Amino acid sequence: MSNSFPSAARVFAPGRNNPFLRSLEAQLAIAVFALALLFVSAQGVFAHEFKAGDIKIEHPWSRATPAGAKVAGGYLTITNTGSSSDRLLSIASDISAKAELHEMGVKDGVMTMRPVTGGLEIPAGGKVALAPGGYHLMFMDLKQPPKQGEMFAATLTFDKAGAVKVEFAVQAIGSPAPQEDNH
Ligand SMILES: [Cu+2]
Repeated sequence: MSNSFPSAARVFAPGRNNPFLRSLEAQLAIAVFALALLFVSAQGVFAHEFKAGDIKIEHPWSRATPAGAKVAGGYLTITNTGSSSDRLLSIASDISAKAELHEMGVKDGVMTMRPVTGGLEIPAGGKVALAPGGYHLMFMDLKQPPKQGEMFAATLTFDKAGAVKVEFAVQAIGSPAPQEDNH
């Protein structure tokens, strides 16, 4: 029986004028590239981002909570690459009965936090950071407390960009800032 299927040796042998061999080379290159991407994403598990329309959400993170805690914070950065403003309207997650957008501030020398009503504007071409001490998301009446090293899902809803599914990376109790490694 004649064997017309190229052997591995022939695939790697010089045959650059043969389109069949050239496409195999291209496929190998793509496979190697895909593996490299997998490796990079495994290394940068905390360097994650999500996109919907003109909205980009970078590095959602949260903190593990002390035993019995009823609330957990959520932090991230939102960029609007579009030419019109958008508005973060709401947040929902299976880890808590409800979730709100909060603002932290000092009132009469006391740190307070209050729900933001009417949503949070993300200006055209602008960037809004939700971080400890300022705007933040608050997961209330926790059903599954966030555990350090794990991720949990949540959905952010924007006026124009619509619903965006994101994953929050859970850091240690009391982490002051996101553990970003390569961005
Ligand atoms: Cu809060």
